[in-house]
Amino acid sequence: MKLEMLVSEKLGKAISESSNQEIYQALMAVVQDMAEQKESNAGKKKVYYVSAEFLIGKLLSNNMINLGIYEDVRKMLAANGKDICEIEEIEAEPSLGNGGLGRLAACFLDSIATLGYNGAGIGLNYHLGLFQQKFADHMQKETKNPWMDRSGWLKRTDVGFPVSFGNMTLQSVMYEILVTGYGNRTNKLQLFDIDSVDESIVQDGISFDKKEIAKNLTLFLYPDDSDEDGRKLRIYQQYFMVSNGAQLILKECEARGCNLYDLPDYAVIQINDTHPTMIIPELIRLLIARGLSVDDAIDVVSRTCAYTNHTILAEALEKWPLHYLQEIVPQLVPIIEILDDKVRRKYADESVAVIDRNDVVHMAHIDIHYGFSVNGVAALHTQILKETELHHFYQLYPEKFNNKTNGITFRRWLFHCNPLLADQITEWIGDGYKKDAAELKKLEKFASDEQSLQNLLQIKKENKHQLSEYLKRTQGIELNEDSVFDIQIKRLHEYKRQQMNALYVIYKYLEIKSGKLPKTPITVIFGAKAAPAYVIAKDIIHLILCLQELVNQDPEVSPYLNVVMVENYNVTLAEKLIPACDISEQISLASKEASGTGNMKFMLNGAVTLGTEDGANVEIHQFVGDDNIYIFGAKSDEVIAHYEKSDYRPSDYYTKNPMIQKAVEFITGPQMMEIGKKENLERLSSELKKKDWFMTFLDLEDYIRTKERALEDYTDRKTWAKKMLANISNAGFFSSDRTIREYNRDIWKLGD
Ligand code: H2P
Repeated sequence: MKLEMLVSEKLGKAISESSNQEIYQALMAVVQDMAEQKESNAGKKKVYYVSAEFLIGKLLSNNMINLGIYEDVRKMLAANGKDICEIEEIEAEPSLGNGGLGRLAACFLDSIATLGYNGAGIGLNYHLGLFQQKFADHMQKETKNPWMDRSGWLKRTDVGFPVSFGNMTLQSVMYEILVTGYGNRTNKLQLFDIDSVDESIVQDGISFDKKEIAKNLTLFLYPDDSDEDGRKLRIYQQYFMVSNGAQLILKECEARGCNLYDLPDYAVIQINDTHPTMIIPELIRLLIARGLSVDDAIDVVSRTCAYTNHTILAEALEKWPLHYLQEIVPQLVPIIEILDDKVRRKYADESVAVIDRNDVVHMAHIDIHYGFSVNGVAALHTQILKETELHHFYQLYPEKFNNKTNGITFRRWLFHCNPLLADQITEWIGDGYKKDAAELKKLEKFASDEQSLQNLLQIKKENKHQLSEYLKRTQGIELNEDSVFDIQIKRLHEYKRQQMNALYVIYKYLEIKSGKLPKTPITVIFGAKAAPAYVIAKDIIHLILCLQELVNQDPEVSPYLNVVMVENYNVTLAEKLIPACDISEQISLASKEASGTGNMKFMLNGAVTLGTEDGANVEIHQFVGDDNIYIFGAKSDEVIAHYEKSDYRPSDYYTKNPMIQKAVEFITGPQMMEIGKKENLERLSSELKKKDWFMTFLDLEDYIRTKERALEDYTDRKTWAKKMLANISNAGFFSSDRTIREYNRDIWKLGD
């Protein structure tokens, strides 16, 4: 009743007489009020999670869940003839992230608030987001994604700072999004921006003049960096983010009584990959300007900053030519030179230098020398950092290295996205698991209960139906609800090997054509955006879209096999796809996927993983045991040995294995050429045959064999349901609440 009054008050009329748009606005206002009441600054020390990405997803429903009003609102709306799902659809998803890195940051903010820690996210407010993906002529086309007008959660503040570059000074303005925890305090995501950004300079998809910094600075996340202007724009963005962050942190800490020398007692800064690395020299610079000696400033900052490494791929370990920094942020260069000099005096090893012989600045090296903690994001990843990728650093600073296996917030990835399953779990084991995810273990006892297993299968069936309705309505896609849903959704990258899954589709297509029909039909579902300048990734999308047409249009094949590539894959789609999934594709080349978090979301929702021994798959495997996961492919040591010896030749596999040859030749065969573009298909095929940098052929045979085994096992519904249950009951470890407790215990030490 009280809620209804609050909402009607905001509406100024009865709910039943209001439009969904009006109700969305009113609910948002009510939620903001309630969240604000829980705002807190309590806690002397505060964690600042600085990240280029925060892939937060839609906020209304999750905030209502965290405030404990979701069910009441749902019922209240229903009583007034309104459907909460339709209202949810009005909200635009903020486009502030790209993939797992940004989604992890969002899960962490939720857990930090839920656990009652004093913390904030610091990032940028990208007006047009990453980009919106459209498919035309079987190709990805990028368009701008103006999400801000249709969201409404951003609040402008009167906080702002001057940020100086080599050629100009820009005045920032800070926006905030409230992050309210599950039954706990409200923290903030603080996003910086400038008023002079001009969305009208964007033409023709997402192209714009990269030199007009005052107009383009916060237009896009990850602007194309294939040319020099693009790379420089990224430095402008990064410095703008961290200079604002550093000024805000010092201002807040001083207000809480910090005398700057004791900064580590007031703040800990988690540097999320290398994009925010410049916060280290920037803070040092600001402390020197406030009167600290160079050595004191370096010492204070080194005890305040901690670094998380999210990938071993060289492309993500940023290196900036010193002359770019000289041009854009000249004030940082003397500091970076001092940092380099100190390292050189201590360590003769050139490979750990901050500025290398070619005058290139290695950002991760700054983080490791001048941060007090270096963590990887899954056990295997941290081990690879210690033993291989960052081995020299590990020898210098063994005490800095630690592992923090990633996690996901169960509020979004179970309670909200899969209410049927969440309610069933509550019926079985009570709702203790909502606060303590380890309690999911109690589900194990239902493995021998036929009816419970039936219920699980029924929930999956219903979720498949809901997904099917949603995709039909929003994208015009028809799904066969009686098929196995085999899903690979993640950023498009050759190391994640969507191309291997596409080769499976070709294999299966040819099998069906030759009369070998699967017992249960299969739907292979993809969702992925490719970076606009990543040519081969876009060719892989082209291949998948061509296969989609070929397979789905072939009346001999389509009753047994379908291919679906959802357009503009995002958090909202993930929330619909994951609960409906049977087989979770986690097929990266071992050693390359630092952790993965989609794997955890699927597991929690009762999908069974088909994956390599990579990232957090290794830990999932340990938890569920051999019977409840499908593991295939080369192990990480074998892969690393191939790279070290440079002895992997795709032709060795291609020429000797007729199955591989047939599948690869199909890419450029007449059927595909008729649908697709010669240039793209030929480029991809030749890339695979000549380079195959991520060793698709090495694992392809084992992948196909193992996938076939999984599909065969699927037909024994009872045994499959047991596998589903084993996955759900072992998912507790992968709660981001566990991860954040570990960050706090080992790194942040925030106290109560
Ligand atoms: C990255 C890694 C993932 C990891 C995630 C969060 C960069 O995400 O590759 O393995 O789980 O960070 O730590 P992504 O590829 O999804 O953009």
